Amino acid sequence: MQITACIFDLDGVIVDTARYHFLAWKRLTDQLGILFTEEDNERLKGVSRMASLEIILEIGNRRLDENRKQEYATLKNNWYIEYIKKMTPDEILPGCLPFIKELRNANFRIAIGSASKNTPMILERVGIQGLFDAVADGNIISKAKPDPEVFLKAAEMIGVKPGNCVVFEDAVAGVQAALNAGMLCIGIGSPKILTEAHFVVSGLSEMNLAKLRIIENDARL
Ligand code: B16
Ligand code: MG
Repeated sequence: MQITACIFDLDGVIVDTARYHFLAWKRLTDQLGILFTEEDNERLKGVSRMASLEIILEIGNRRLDENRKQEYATLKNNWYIEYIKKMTPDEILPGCLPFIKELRNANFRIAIGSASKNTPMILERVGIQGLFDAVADGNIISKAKPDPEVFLKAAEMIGVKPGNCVVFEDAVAGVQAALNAGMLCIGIGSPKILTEAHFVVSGLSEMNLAKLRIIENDARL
């Protein structure tokens, strides 16, 4: 079985929005009097908005009722939107566009598989909303990574079997979601952190089609 489709996570793979998430969560934690560091922020990568808030409340040893949680999650998201509204095409991470162009020329199907409900706005702001055959995001799924739902949905939308898909992911929960979907997974980041991925690169600038074929063949041995 050959890989014929690529599914890209968004935050941390195509754009670096982690710093905007951090700034927005920091504003909330400052308001709540919770100490929240960039190291803590690492735990939120690939995790849904409400699950992120739960982690923050756990760090601060706080308990809130459901209404309050919704209120704070909305507050954080409004601040986050202020940042992403100002994003420009320069913020697309290095190597992303040339790699996707190469995949397109080779007739690959290409999709997004992201936990973020802000995916449409981010794609529009950086000017790549027309680049993908399908977008599966936090607006159409109900189960967060490591559940495979978002990647299975993306595969279904592009009409490709999971075994013919490769996922590019920067978060541990995202790598697990890809594996749970029965897909090949290439981690973006550190091999020390993304230990379960079939292969890890530091960014898409390290990827090309020839390398993808080698990784694919090695993973099947
Ligand atoms: P939102 P990904 C994820 O996106 C982020 O990594 C994670 O930090 C964030 O909490 C989550 O989206 C939800 O985002 O609040 O915009 O719906 O990495 O799956 O593309
Ligand atoms: Mg990510």
